[in-house]
Amino acid sequence: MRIDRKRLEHSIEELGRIGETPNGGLTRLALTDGDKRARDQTVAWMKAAGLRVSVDRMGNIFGERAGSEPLPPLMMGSHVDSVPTGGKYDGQLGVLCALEAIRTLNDERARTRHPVTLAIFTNEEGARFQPAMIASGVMAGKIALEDAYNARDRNGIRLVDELERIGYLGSEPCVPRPIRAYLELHIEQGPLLEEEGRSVGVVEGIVAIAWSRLTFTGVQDHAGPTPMRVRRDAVVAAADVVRAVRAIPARVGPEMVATVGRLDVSPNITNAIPGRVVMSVDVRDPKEENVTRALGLLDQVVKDAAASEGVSYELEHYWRVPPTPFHPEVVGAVERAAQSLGVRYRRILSGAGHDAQYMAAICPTGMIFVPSRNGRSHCEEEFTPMDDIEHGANTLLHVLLDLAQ
Ligand code: HGY
Ligand code: MN
Ligand code: MN
Repeated sequence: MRIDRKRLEHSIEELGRIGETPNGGLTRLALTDGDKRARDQTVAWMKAAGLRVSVDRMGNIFGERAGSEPLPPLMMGSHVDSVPTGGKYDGQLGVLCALEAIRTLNDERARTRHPVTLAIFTNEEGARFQPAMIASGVMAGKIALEDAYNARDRNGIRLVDELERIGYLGSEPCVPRPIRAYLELHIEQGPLLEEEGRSVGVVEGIVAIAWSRLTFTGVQDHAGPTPMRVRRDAVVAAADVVRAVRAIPARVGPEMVATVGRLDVSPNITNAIPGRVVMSVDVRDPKEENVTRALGLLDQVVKDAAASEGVSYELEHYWRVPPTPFHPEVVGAVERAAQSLGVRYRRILSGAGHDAQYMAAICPTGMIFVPSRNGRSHCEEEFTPMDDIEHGANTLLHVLLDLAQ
């Protein structure tokens, strides 16, 4: 049994047009009108494939294909929200490959013992509302529904109000439920598979991730008459921290990464000394203890930077997910499927977070990676060749047939 490459390619192009940027990338932030249109399109495809569609209280969408027995479903899915000026593969590829696997079962009139469910998780990216993977986090019982509902975007708009506005505030409880296994196909978003000429990554797990929010408060003042000796410049303190964050991985471990991705300066004009900076810090490492050590170093560098510039600060380590090994049964099934298909593959660890990270807390979970050209992602250059997508989707189909039988 093999997926229909042309049909899959067409769906990728079709969905990729919703939120497409002039450079051929994608901006489709969670719960915006673009996200709504992508959800509506995918729901229409689910219904056309005969799936029973339901929406839960976090706006997660589930399309269920009946099995021959009333058993826990085999769930496959990902997300359709993107980062700003992102790519057309991160998230949506996993959703569309899962849809294609189901369409192929329909073509073959194949009946699986376990039901098969296609899942779309809300706000995986954590670009508009923090933290990332918020909706699978609620489903896994790791994030309180109320906290998720009250998450606010940069304009102060609440997540729950946006769910309501786009018509995806469902009634199904967003809680752990019996699931045979959760499978997510995703782009690698790194260079390893392409460098080694392999089409499929058998993902063994995901690194630990910690997100912090740091606010420096100085004294906003005029850039002209204010003597240097009296200045309390929030952006100078922030600059110290940006440099220090860059140096932390070398002090902690060879596999650590640390990033300041967000830096909001106010009032952010030429002739005013910045009174306030809000910035993000993202730290990741395969080892929990390394992340803990890095956050300790961060606390210290922030304290020093504030003291030397005479500004105050607030530092909140507000999100943490542990290193997440995937279930050996599922990892083994992915490897067996790649072998039986004769696909070049390798085992690999994910440096990116995914909804699978939370799903692993409530059911046997695994992932399938496909290569990213030049390792690029979270950018408009994001791309994966159709040959690799085809191998990945067939691997997904065969893992599904293996685990759902
Ligand atoms: O942050 C991540 O790794 C994912 O893209 N949300
Ligand atoms: Mn993703
Ligand atoms: Mn992403």
